[in-house]
Amino acid sequence: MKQASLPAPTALGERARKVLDENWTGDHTVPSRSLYPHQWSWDSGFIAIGLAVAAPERGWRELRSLFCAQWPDGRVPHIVFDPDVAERDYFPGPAFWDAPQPPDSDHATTGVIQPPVHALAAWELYRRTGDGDQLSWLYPRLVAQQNYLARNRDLGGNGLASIVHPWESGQDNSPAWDLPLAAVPADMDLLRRHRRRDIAVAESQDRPTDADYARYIALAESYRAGGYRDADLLDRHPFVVEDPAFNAIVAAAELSLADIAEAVGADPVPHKAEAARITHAVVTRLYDRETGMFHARDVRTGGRSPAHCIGGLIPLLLPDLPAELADSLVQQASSDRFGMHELPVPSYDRTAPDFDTHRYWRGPIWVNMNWLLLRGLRVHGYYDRARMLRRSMLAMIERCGCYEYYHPVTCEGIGAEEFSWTAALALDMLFS
Ligand code: 2M8
Repeated sequence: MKQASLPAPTALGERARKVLDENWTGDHTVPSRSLYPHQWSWDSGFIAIGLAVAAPERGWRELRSLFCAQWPDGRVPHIVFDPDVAERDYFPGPAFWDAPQPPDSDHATTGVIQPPVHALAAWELYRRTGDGDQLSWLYPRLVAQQNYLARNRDLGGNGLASIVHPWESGQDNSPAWDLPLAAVPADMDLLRRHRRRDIAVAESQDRPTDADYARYIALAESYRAGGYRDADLLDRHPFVVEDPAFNAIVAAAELSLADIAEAVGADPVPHKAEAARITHAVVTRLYDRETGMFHARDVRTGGRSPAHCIGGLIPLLLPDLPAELADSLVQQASSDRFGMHELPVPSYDRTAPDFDTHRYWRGPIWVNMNWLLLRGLRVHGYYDRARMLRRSMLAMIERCGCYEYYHPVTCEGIGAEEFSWTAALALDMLFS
């Protein structure tokens, strides 16, 4: 096994390692001790990318504990609940979800998913450690995760995976979901029956509104009522959306799986073909020539969201994206809407009348999305802009700390402090 070289300490590096150490439970890393006390799926992927630098054995463990909770149909649940955390410490907890117990785990889970960044993390861990045993254990599980998306979630029949809840996008409160969510009644009675826990530990002006939260609960109940089955969802579930960022990540995962397949002696060709197929579908279904970027599509109505959100820039990750589209995304990222110059890119259009500097996913800066964008800039050879984006992200984290998100004008930290994926991706950017 290759020995991972120890990164040189810097003040930010030390601080970031400390965040990850303090959020480590012995089995996985919580996103934040206060707000998110369980294991989250895509957080664990990003965290494993940072652990590949700081503590690779823990990085493998992080992915293993998540994939032990994989369902027999291949879905990787968005939260794996820690049995030592009380039900009252997070809503919606295990009792609300009432999901079937995964066969290889004694931990309860939710029934929804999140973007599959884990193959990217597995490949990163392998590049640094050369641990073929760990990679071989993960490979079939990562393949099953992708198969679930291709078989169960192509609800629009266009070759794209649909999300059935805003939480599945990871960009939970993005304006990209406003139109499809408007069709979901905001039953405020749900908030009388279920007490929100998030606004007891975070500022309510930074979190989703009560009306949106009521819709989130209604959607989770709707999926739960069908036993989390995906067949016929289009007929019985009010939210079915194709998200450009989610699908770009699915295709990027196939490319990482092609590398992983070669390393474990499997065939990389089907993974490359799958990545090309999804890239083509993302371009033909979700690109808007007039806006020069990608937009989420409501599968139930066929309408595209008019909102300009950071998720619409993430297909830059895809190496097969035609050069003129890559160029257009970089122009959009650098335009007044997103202003990728001194500051990283905000989650939403700075020029929109409802741009909100505080409310989560409706304006503030998120490090994980900018990290994906950084990767895309490098994929397409925009090295100067990539250097600039890396520098602005590290400067923001160095100055303000490892926050969940940041004010898009002042860069003041918002949401949870000592936030794990921010620390993890800072380590990746410092030492890769
Ligand atoms: C946020 O989402 C959770 C629900 O999953 C919440 O608001 O309670 C999102 O930012 C999501 O992307 C993230 O994975 C999660 C944990 O960091 O928090």
